[in-house]
Amino acid sequence: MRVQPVFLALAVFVSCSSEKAQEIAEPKEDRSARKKVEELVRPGVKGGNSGAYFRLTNTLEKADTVLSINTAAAAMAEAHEMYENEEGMAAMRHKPNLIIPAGEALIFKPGGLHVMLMDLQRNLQQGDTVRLHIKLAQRGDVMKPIPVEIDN
Ligand SMILES: [Cu+2]
Repeated sequence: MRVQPVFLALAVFVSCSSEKAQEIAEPKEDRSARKKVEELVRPGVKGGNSGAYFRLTNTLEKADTVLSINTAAAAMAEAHEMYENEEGMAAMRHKPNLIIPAGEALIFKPGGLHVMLMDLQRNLQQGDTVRLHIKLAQRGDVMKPIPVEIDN
């Protein structure tokens, strides 16, 4: 007579906790999926620099070329790549006229290809959005809104 209520309570507890585990598992997957996209602009201060990280897909059936990048958030925006200089130090250089092969994507990510935002025209903080205006030789002008976020 005393054993049964205890068993029942335990069964309820077990089913509750397994349901909870599922609920937690789903947003976790979402978060890692969002992380894979890695679309962000790093926070920065007016007059300083920042970097934009995102994916730029060429959906056309022919190669396209990035002609220029502009944003109201910065006096100048340029595609840069990281490389190792003769002294073995990490450095970066401007990569003009980036070509995107047909159906492929350029991936701008920390430590690699990135869009450098120079001389920020305003403070960039979490919750803001930076709109990049990208001029492509084939597709024309595209606007890419990118959230300001801290990358971990
Ligand atoms: Cu750079």
